[in-house]
Amino acid sequence: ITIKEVVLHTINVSLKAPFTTSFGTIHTKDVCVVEVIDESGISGWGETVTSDEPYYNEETTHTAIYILKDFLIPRIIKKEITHPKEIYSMFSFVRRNQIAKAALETAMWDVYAKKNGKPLYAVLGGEKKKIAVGKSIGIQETPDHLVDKVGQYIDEGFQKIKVKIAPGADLDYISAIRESYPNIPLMADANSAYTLDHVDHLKELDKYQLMMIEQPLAHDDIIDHAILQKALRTPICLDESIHSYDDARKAIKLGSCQIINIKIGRVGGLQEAIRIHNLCKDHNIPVWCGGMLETGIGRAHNLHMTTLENFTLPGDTAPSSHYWEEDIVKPEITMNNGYIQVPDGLGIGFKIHKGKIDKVSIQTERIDS
Ligand code: OSB
Ligand code: MG
Repeated sequence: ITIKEVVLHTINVSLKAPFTTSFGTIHTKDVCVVEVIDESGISGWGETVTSDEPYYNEETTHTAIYILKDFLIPRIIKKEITHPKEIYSMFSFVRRNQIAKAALETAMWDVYAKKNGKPLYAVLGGEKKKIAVGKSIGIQETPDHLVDKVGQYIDEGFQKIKVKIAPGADLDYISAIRESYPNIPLMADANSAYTLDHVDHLKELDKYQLMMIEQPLAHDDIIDHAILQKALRTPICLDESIHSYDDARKAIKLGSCQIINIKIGRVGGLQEAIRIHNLCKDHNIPVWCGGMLETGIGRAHNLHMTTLENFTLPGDTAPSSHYWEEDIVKPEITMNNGYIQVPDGLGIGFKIHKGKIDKVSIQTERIDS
């Protein structure tokens, strides 16, 4: 494939309902939709799964746009590229900025799959036809509000419930859920809100048969997590701490986690995500696909990745209607009995809703050299 033009469609989208984590509340976000166009006119699509603020990681939508324009797009435009798996190493001279890299790399996988007449999952090597879906719930005002939401999502068919926790919004919330729903598949995500000073407090969570606790300690830590894991019965799952295959390899070696959440954006693209998936499979570490409040483009990439065999736990891959009044892909992504069907069309298998992109557009930039 040779890319003749890249179009950056920067849009602003508003969530149906604000989403609160230990690092803040998200109401709306800018997204840079990356369109790569090859010499025969086929378009591939990716998106920056950033937030507006550098609170989850160091990137924001606008740092990603800058890195894309000045450093990443110039590396691939007008160059002959045999396979999208080459791109991760073509970008390796740029330190970090994984979300920016992934936005462009995923678009290249889409155009590659389309050019080869295949759905994306087929070029990734995935085999599942439908994927199991979980729901990530933000921090609610009171435990009662949270229990109501959990009930609603269980009724909708979600196969895993994840709740955000933080000091002051943890044990009361989890125990309230367990009183009403003693047996549902339940987990908690702390987004780095605790330290080793909280070990005794976190041990209290062992009572509630959680599937796992996600990223309890610092965003850049694997040492303290190994110490904490020895003190807890509840498995630790890492999110923020894993940016690469090597991070995953070291965390597994140290015993810092028993499960890994794979986000394509956080690890710099699908190629690195697949390598981490394979490594985890070899070490009997189950993985699941995390979410970043993506639009349908990012969610489509997530669906296709989740078809790989070691994605054995339901992901944070709720359908479009949970985030947006109207998605930017057509048809919208829908769930049936807790599963999403993986589309069989070419590439990501969804059409881009250009009218919607126009409605929420902030800026369109065409880059052809
Ligand atoms: O930690 O998994 C996280 C959203 C934004 C940033 C970080 C996280 C999340 C979520 C939401 O948990 C998952 C989703 O529904 O997309
Ligand atoms: Mg997380």
